[in-house]
Amino acid sequence: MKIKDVAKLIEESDSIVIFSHAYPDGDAYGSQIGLRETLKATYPNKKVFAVGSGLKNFYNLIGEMDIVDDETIKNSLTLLVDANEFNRFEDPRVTTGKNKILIDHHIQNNYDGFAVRIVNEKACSTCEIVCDLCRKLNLRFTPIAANALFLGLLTDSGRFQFAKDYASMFSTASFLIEQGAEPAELYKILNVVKEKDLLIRSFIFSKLIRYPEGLLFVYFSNDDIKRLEISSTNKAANFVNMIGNIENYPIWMIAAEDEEGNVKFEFRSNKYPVQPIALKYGGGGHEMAAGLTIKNCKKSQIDAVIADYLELLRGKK
Ligand SMILES: [Mn+2]
Repeated sequence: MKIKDVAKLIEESDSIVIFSHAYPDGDAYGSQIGLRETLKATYPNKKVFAVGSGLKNFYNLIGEMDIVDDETIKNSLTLLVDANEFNRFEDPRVTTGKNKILIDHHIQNNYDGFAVRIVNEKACSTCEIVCDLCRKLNLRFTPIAANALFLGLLTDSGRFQFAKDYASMFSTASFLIEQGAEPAELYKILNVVKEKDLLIRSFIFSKLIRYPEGLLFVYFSNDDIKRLEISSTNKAANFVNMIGNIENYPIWMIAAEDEEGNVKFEFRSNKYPVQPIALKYGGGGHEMAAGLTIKNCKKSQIDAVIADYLELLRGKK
């Protein structure tokens, strides 16, 4: 019985450290803070830490991340949220913790090394799984925990647009509001558009390549990224949503090159699974929203990825 195993591991641990993936999003940060705050509220004598960079825009509303030394991590129960491969985690010390509990909603490989796996590929966000787990463990919710978990629901569902199980998503949302989540406050922060993003938007639409098969593509060279003052290739690739849902283009993608010539890709579709092709080149993600990094990427490799998506689209016509 998984819940009993988790309860026992938590009871036995004086110190707990929560990790999530590099380039944290609302679901990663929200899951970490949601777990930290419910655990702290329930067990005031335990030390509970969330490590990584979190989302700075939300620090005032939801809370900051913790600095934790190596020794503490070695002696702590380790909770891993919103990713399932050690190399995807932001803090490499994730491998050094004592017992590891995985809480995730991504498509699973058979990655080893976890004491317990709490996985639901149908959950729209890891925050939903965390919320469910906290309820089963009878943990105490606080308004901050509720806001943190609500943030993950909001961002991973594209503001409640995409879910495999809408009933479960909305019932979790309703529960979190009863626990003190304030959607209006979260939207206020999420909706801010930075001034420099205006330049990026105009760049993206001016560089848009349209393939008649139904693919849209934008490429950021490293020069473009520097000139537009984008902080990372991940940030650049995540602008992929800006070219989504355009009539006659069921697949859209962005590729962004870093200083070493590595290229980060993001793929999206509103009609066809994009994950298998990402997987073929060593990437991963969700069925309709996947990502990939090709180290030392040559132009021919970018062309090959594009050719695969065009072939997929031709096969569907
Ligand atoms: Mn997620």
